[in-house]
Amino acid sequence: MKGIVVKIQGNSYTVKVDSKVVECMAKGLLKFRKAQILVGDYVEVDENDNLITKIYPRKNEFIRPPIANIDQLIIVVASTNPSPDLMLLDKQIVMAEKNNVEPIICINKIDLDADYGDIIETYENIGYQVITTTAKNGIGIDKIARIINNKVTAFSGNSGVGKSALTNNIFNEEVALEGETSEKLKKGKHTTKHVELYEFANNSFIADTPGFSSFDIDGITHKELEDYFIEFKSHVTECEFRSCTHIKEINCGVKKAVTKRKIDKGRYERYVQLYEKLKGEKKW
Ligand SMILES: Nc1nc2c(ncn2[C@@H]2O[C@H](COP(=O)(O)OP(=O)(O)O)[C@@H](O)[C@H]2O)c(=O)[nH]1
Ligand SMILES: [Mg+2]
Ligand SMILES: [Zn+2]
Repeated sequence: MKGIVVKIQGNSYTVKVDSKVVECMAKGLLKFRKAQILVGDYVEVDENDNLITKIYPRKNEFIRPPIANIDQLIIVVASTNPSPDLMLLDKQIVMAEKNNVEPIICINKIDLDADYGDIIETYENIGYQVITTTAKNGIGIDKIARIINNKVTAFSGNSGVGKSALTNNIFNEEVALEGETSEKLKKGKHTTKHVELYEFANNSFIADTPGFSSFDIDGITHKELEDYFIEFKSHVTECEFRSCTHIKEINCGVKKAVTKRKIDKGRYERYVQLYEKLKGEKKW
């Protein structure tokens, strides 16, 4: 039977097979390589002895948060407390783009007195969907509920932005149907230490994930970085050289677009910073 891994604890894998939840172990070789089974993996389960016998090919996989096969990533930032870290946001967007996963930006804690208008403008201009929420009192949760329908979605973002509060809020609206899950969620509220997929409705899963205090982009070369700053695409055609890095070249379409304010200056500066960092790493 084919199922989806919703939780991993030590050697025990919780797999949802149809409408059943099965506690499984991994078989021989798979057990040996247990680090390679991720929450979100589609697996073959031998139901006679509750063994995972096979992992199906993934459509994507993330290291931070560790999860596979997601349809979309909701990157959460707080309007303040903690104050928005746009470099961290851009790094997460880069990883989403690299994995061909749609990043959606959620600005939470809009009840606090902070100005987040620039963030909305910057990212909406690129074409990203930006949602504003107050997890504390449920404002904006309806928007999230709509976009997670029929999809596998993961929350991501640094600690304290409200990922668990958002997850709890989504399930509180469905408390009659998801009572048991909601109880579980509440227990882990302040200490999200593992990734777990919660079923919101049939075929709709949402993952709360642990926050991270630091975040590096992995598996990307400095040369491909520009592909994941998607607003550069329509301007690179104006670069004089095909191999333009958009950094020191004089006749550069991207730099011209920054001057003309068609590309956000902050985004461009973070591109340069990431480019230099990735290039340096390569030499080392
Ligand atoms: N004022 C305010 N506080 C919030 C909001 N959402 C979450 N919090 C608080 O922020 C803290 C961190 O939330 P949590 O969900 O644990 O963040 P996580 O680390 O991203 O999972 C908790 O004390 C929450 O009560 C919000 O919309 N407004
Ligand atoms: Mg949490
Ligand atoms: Zn250029």
